[in-house]
Amino acid sequence: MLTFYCMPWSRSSGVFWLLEEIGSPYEIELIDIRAPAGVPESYRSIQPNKKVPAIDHDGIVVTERAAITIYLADAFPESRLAPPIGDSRRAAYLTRLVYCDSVLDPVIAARAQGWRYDGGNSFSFGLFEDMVANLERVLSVQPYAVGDSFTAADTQLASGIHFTMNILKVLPDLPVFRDYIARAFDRPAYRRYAEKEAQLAKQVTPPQFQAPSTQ
Ligand SMILES: N[C@@H](CCC(=O)N[C@@H](CS)C(=O)NCC(=O)O)C(=O)O
Repeated sequence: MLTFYCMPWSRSSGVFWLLEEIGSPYEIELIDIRAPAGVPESYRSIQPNKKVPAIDHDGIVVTERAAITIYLADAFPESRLAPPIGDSRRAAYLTRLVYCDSVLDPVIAARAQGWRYDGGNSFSFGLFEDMVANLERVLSVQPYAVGDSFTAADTQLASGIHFTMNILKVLPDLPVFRDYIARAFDRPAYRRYAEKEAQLAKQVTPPQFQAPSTQ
């Protein structure tokens, strides 16, 4: 049994999309992180920081988007969303996937908050300009995060680029990013996920940002 703890239009969205790509049955447990009363303390036993996403797979709890994405793609190898261990593409796959949380997300948060920092040793995520240049370089030479094939890394990278560029409007709106999102989103599983998420969003507290229509 697979339980997915999530909140529509949040950092759980990429994992939601991934679950639709995998296509194995899962149950949804809505965690209304925007509820005025806050996230129930009981949820801390699943996610220590009371954040979404999290999954429980046959009693195994996994938290943190990158870890969940790696775990799920490996747990369902028949979905062919991850280069297996020993495949030379695995290095780029892990690098791009983890980059979303370790660099893209904090760099965008710092920029959105107007923080001034030098990007040196005290800041593991480096500078905004370096992050943008890196993603632009990667996506200029290949259609997906890892070469020519869609992988689970794209569920994190395309979700992250979409949210930070189109919703937060912090990442620059570059043609290379727009083309990449259009390519990555043009999939039946993406459309299924977007429709399900839009329906679920009606049951919880709406976001402060302008919610996507169906993206
Ligand atoms: N490091 C976590 C962060 C997830 C995260 O920040 N989730 C946000 C949703 S966008 C959340 O649950 N916030 C609820 C809160 O802070 O109360 C991950 O990557 O899985």
